[in-house]
Amino acid sequence: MNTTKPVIIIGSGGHAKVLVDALQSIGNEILFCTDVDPARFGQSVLGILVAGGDVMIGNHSPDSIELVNGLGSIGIPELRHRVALRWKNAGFAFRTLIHPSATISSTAAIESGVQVMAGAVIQTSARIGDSSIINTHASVDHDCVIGACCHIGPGATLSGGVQIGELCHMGTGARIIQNIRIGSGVLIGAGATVIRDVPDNTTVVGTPATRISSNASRISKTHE
Ligand code: JB2
Repeated sequence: MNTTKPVIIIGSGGHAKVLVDALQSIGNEILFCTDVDPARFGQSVLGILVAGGDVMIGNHSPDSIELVNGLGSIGIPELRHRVALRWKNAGFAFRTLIHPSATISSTAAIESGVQVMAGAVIQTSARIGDSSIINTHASVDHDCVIGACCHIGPGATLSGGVQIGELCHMGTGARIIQNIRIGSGVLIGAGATVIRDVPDNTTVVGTPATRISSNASRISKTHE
């Protein structure tokens, strides 16, 4: 771990809960969670208070805490991306979080704000981009390059030398064979098997994976 600063978790849903559990397992102090839904204020996530909206982050100096991006995704992680940008621009740093049961090669490069969850494996010379999630038991093999703010879902498997752009979602249990290139803004459906390159802003599903739609309008909104 990079630091022992206390953290604030943005979000209080399913992904935030997994992060609270991981942070508690390594003894990292968690000040509180935030949410946009007032109905969640005052509730607890594994004993951590949902203290209020994101405005509460501003009561702390960027030097005294780190943020944890507790927004996951079941599609393109655009909300996660927007929240990361907003608070980075305000001078806050995002915690890089690696679950103690993850296996990461000493030659892999893990950028800031990346979250590697329980049982995930990241092999030699792989590179994981800023704010990406490598979720439970996902496997990223040698020399893979994953861009910023991607979500590699639980149990997903990337063979060696795969390249993935930014803002991609790879669904639960999906697989990609070796040396495939995936563009940015790509959504790979759960259980898909990708055996050919996939262009930007495309959704692919099935085995072998085939294109079913374009994500272009959603991605352009993300970059507004
Ligand atoms: O801007 C925001 C914001 N937008 C939505 N700031 C803050 N602080 N919170 C925000 N939220 C809140 O995030 C919502 O009101 C909601 O309470 C929470 C998202 O919870 P949810 O459980 O719907 O999604 P998630 O992102 O935590 O989890 C998804 O992704 C994970 C990776 C789920 O699909 C999980 O099953 C999955 N494991």
